[in-house]
Amino acid sequence: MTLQLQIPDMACSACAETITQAVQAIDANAIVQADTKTKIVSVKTNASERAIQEAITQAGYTLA
Ligand SMILES: [Cu+2]
Repeated sequence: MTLQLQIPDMACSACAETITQAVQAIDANAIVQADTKTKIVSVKTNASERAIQEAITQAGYTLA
């Protein structure tokens, strides 16, 4: 399953790294591609969409 998440407050590569780590804390095998220009993060994971969303929210980011 690949999720496409829009995260408007992902401003720079440090944000992208924080988000990537938050997702990989839930699913260590997740493949995360974060584009700071489009603000879109794509996550290939077996975890639920809800779990991924919660991890990102708890890392301090807001999903659009
Ligand atoms: Cu940043």
